[in-house]
Amino acid sequence: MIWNKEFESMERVKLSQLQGSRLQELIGRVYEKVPFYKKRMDEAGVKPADISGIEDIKKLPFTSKVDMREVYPYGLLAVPEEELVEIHTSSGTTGSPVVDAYTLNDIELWMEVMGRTLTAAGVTKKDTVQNAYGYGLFTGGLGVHYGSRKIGANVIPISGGNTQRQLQIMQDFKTNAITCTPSYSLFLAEEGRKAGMDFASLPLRVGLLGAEPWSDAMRKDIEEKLSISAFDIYGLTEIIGPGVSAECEHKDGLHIFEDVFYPEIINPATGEVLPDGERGELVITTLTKEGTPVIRFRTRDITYLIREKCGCGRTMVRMHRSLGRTDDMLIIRGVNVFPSQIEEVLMNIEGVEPHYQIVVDRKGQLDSIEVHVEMNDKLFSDEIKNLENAEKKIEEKLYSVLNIHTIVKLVETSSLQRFMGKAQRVIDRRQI
Ligand code: DLL
Repeated sequence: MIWNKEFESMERVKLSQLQGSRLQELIGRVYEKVPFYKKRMDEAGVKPADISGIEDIKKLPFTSKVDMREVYPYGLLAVPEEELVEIHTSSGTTGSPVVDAYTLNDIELWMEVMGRTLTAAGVTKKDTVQNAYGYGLFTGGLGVHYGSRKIGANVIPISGGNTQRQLQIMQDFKTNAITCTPSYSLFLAEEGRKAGMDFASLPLRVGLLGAEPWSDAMRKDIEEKLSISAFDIYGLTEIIGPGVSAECEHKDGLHIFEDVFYPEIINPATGEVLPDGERGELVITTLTKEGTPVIRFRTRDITYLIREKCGCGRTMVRMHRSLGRTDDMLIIRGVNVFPSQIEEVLMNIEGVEPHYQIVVDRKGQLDSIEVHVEMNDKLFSDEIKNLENAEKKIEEKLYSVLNIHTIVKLVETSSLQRFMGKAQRVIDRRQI
């Protein structure tokens, strides 16, 4: 099912025209109302009159997370404060948080794109949605909540954590859809199994998982363990929260709701716009947002755009599932390593569980990288010699992909930390 055929299946030519007129209107508005954007555009020598179609977007300057932090809290506001009805911010662990301030129309927009997201995963009015994303300043909880309201589904606002209660509620209220991070879904599966639950016999049917990177191999594992079909959903606080893009039943990339969020892929080093299919940094412009509109925001997420027709009938361009973040990349002895590459290797090895941690350190002048990964009970009961062989084999596989030597340590099931929200897989102990 498609939630909003008019927009989601719009003919491409018409869509470009719509994007163009929305961009024109947006730029006129922010130039007048947001001194930050006026200054930026003046510096770049661009005037609102220079924007006459969507292709002119290239003339506009980028906005970065650093810019947003510098104008904290209200420097991007394009409406009087009294028009605001809700605020969300990022966690701000690495500096001032970034702020998304919503007008009532912005909340309606959020309901719309989250309605599309849930519908694309097959959730309907008849379903009960157990929303285990955190409620609060984090956008996951309320984003799913608003989307569920829009489509008329029955939402259980349980928020994150409290795992035993989650499992109980899932059974008592016959949950059909679970929404949480992929890592938390695995924790739910693990705790459920310990409690003797048989997920296959429950009405639980789908998962809408996101907010952190995960691989296709991890998807298979989650689908098997929870007996669900798992969908990837993507978004970020700076743009709206979840609801920027979502998978449909074909699961061949995430449809970006580009009538409202215009995507570009750029070379992160030069800022040059790349053609479809080439991998680079995702940049998004919010075409209709009122409270805190964002022009060419550099997400730092790495992906590429897929323009081929999708069997679902949506014409909206797709992005490949996130391939990591430009700031996630580890440079180990001069070699670029993405945690997602390590995950992909680990998840394809039999006997290895989807719980791992990457520890980077520097001894003398030399970087070292250790991968700690849980193995299942069967492998654990093997002789030490077999374990050592298994570690060697994984090290070899990692070498063939990464081109650097790693030290692999297989550890007991349930010994690594579990996460209720976004998982933190990398510990970087280097003091540089
Ligand atoms: O994580 C919004 C969200 C909530 C998305 C619930 C999906 C579900 P932030 O906390 O601002 O917002 O973090 C945004 O998380 O730039 C990505 O790096 C990462 N991220 C979000 N979704 C995905 C995903 C929410 N599906 C940052 N795959 C983004 C990979 C994701 N990374």
